[in-house]
Amino acid sequence: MAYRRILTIQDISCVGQCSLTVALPILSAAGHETCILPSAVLSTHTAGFSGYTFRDLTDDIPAIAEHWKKESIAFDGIYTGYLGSTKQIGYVREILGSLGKKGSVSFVDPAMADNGKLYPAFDNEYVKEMGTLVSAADIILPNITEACFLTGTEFREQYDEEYIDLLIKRLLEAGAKTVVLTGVGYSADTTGVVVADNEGKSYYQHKKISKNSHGTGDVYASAFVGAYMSGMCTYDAAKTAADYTVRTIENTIDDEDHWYGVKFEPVLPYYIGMLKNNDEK
Ligand code: PXL
Repeated sequence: MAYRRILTIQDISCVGQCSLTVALPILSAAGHETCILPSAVLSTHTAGFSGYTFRDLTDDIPAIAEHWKKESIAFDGIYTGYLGSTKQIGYVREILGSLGKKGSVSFVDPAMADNGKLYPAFDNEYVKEMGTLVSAADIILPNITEACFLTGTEFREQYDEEYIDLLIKRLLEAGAKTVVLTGVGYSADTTGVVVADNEGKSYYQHKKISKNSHGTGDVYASAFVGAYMSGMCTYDAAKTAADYTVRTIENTIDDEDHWYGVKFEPVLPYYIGMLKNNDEK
């Protein structure tokens, strides 16, 4: 299997199974060297806990990036998630443009909104700046809410294929190269992912588990990046990440105390198995 060096830039939520505490183990399980740049340190994530601490690491980023440049450190893939501030997005954009090896791939999960709403830390300025990162990336992984914010489109609970096509068209017009749009379902018991670029689109539909789970966007994006960097095509990586994410939710659904994240660790062997099967093809 391909062994790649990936940099992931997102927060450390010390407790909560999201961001770096999800990305690092999943990318490692996919067999990649995983380097991290923490965007902020929080005691927990912000979805359901109250009174969390938040230390923004924006001002540390330029010196870290400078040091890497001096050491000639560069990456095969750069994958960004939840960031610490609007100002930080500019630094991250600079990193995307300067720390990739020749032929490297950049992945941006806008990680700023869900269920029609922005996360508590973010505002319209953040959304605007995130738009510049989205157009700098090779592959973006928004959910429908994030796609709406990025394109100034009204969020709808009920939608049809025409609405999804409009979101994708607007994302591509805004400069996105490849879009992996998550959480797209056209019936009550299914959901899925649309993979689209200027050449066309495809859709992978799978079962929907009727539980609103935290952190699954991060599990999905990390599993996608791990699979893609292992050599899978975009559609296969999107499908693999979806199948794995479904398993992580199934593995958590019966545990009512585990409301804050998904138990993704015990099903990592299933993910690794899918990567191995693809490798042996
Ligand atoms: O899972 C996305 C995420 C990441 N990091 C922090 C969050 C959230 C979602 O709420 O609060 C700190």
